[in-house]
Amino acid sequence: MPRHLLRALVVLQFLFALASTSNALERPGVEFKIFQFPPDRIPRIDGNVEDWEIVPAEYSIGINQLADTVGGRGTNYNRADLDVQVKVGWVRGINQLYFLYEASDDYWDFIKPDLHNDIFELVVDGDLSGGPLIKHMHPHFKTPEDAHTLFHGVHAQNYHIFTPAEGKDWTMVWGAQPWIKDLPYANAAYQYNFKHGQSGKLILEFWITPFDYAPPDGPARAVISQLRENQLIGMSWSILDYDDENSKQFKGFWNLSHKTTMYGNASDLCAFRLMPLIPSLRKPVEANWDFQIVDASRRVVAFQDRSSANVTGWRWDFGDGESATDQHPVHVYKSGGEFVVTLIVDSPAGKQRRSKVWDVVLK
Ligand SMILES: [Ca+2]
Ligand SMILES: [Ca+2]
Ligand SMILES: [Ca+2]
Repeated sequence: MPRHLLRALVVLQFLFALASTSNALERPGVEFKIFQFPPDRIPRIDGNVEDWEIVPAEYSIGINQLADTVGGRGTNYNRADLDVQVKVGWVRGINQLYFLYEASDDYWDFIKPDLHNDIFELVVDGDLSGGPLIKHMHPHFKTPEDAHTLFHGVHAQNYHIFTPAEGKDWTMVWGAQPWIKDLPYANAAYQYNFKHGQSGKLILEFWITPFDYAPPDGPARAVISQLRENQLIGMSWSILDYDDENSKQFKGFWNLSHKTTMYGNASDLCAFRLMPLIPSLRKPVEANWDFQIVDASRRVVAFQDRSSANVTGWRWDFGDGESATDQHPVHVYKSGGEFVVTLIVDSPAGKQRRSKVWDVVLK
């Protein structure tokens, strides 16, 4: 290969590497996957794992991905001391993140009413805002108390989830917005049969709602993060393994980001991608569409095709006797009315129809 071509290729590879990694986050080049559940397979929060059997193994994140950055053991994990596996899911159209946390511990420590408890700590940044999220790391406030209600957990959230939680709330939301841990913003269920101080396996199933803006005064002014297919979000977790109720400190701080400050800085989180449906769960073809009334007085309506992939042809019936074969037509209605609009799509798998009755209504 001529040298100038080779050089161009190297530059291209470099640019591609830049484009495909998320430089702002920890573990650049590493991307974790969030499994998309179809709407008829949304996990039921009951502590049973069957809903998650459709999730391929490549979505599972084990202890081999974690590093103990406080206890000093690095990536030298010992499955007899602690073993964990996490799966994350989402459903297109619902701004919630679902989790299955399965953990084995040689000593489940959960008798105390305070923070001394085995903990699954989760940090979520739904819009990749990045930067500090806890009051202690605020760049301008000298006294953390000032930053509590204005800042702490407002643009990214930190959950200290108690594993298990007996005689206490399932999680501490570290910030000024404890209302986000209850329905309709979160829900959790456990399954385990050990007592405090014993070993055993715990299953925790839960979902949370990520917020771009989660203020202290409740949901009225809150902004929920919009989850979109193929989008990246920032996320990390750490397991605070307490193995002795008389010890002041946890024994391990096993975290996914490999940087301890992931607990308070959203730029230290990892990249997670909201994946499309896996092929085996996709319908061969599904017709769907959307519309927007561009100008109500002139009765101009823009239609958008939202059909699944592999469509080769479109036929629109606008419900007024007119039709079109564009993918995204704009139609001007001559008179008002309540219209039945139909889209028929062609694909190698056959034809599919989607009508909407009286969604398009014009004066
Ligand atoms: Ca379940
Ligand atoms: Ca342990
Ligand atoms: Ca423990």
